[in-house]
Amino acid sequence: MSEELDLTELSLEELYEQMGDDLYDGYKDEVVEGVEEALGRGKTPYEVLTQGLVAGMEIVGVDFRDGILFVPEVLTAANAMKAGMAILRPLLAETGAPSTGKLVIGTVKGDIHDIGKNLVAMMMEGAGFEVINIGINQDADSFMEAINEHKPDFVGMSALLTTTMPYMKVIIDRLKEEGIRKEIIVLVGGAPLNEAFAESIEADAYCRDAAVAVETAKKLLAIRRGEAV
Ligand code: B1M
Repeated sequence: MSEELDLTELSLEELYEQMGDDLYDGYKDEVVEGVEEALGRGKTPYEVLTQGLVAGMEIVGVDFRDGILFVPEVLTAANAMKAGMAILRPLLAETGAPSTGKLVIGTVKGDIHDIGKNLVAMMMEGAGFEVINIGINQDADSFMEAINEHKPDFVGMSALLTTTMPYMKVIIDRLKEEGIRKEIIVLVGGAPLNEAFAESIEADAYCRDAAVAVETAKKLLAIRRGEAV
């Protein structure tokens, strides 16, 4: 019979490691307990986020990219992450944690597929980005409204249908018309897309999957901010 783990007996390093393991396994309640234990020890919400949750989620991202984990496992891990984030988000807002970057993401007009888009949103959030997920079937007006309101570093667009992917260009053209194209990094993704399509519509990058989206966003933001990559 397995004995229940007493989090209070773990060193801080062991506690963060345990949180990473629980996240990987998608144990929502245990992740919440870990977050509460670390906060109870006086750790800042930012430290708990980066060292407990984001570090764990990075391993999930890498294993997903490498084909060790699959969509259902990643969604379960992302849900556990969400439960931990629900505790940390209001505290982070109070304490003003440094922002990794802000993303407005949505599925384009005519398209209601959202599993992949939500996975990207959760993984980006897991990597410390602030994410505004505007949902499915979003036209250029809705994207512009969210962009004007939130002033993101990135706009992410998802399309799963060959008939809806051209609409991404409509949104990019709109960014140009409004004179803000150069201020925003445009990331696109979805099963029917590829690099060549992204290039043809003048997006900044095509992201094959959620892990690539996180890596690409970090890289492009670092370049934009003039940091070494
Ligand atoms: Co739809 N559907 N579907 N469907 N569906 C596909 C896409 C299809 C390929 C199935 C097929 O025929 N083999 C086909 C498209 C064919 C084509 O256009 N060439 C298709 C069709 C035809 C349709 C309908 C038209 C069917 C009908 O009604 N006749 C209809 C369209 C409705 C509409 O959108 N207007 C429809 C409806 C549906 C459901 C509602 C039943 C359901 C969606 C449920 C939901 O999303 N809530 C559904 C599903 C589930 C699928 C399949 C089976 C799976 C899609 C999925 O969730 N994949 C799909 C077949 C397939 O892809 N194998 C299919 C898992 C997900 C994790 O992967 O979405 O690729 P994906 O996301 C990845 C990457 O692409 C990338 O990262 C994600 C995570 O790694 N990524 C991004 C995605 N978005 C990104 C955004 C980024 C970055 C990366 O921004 C930064």
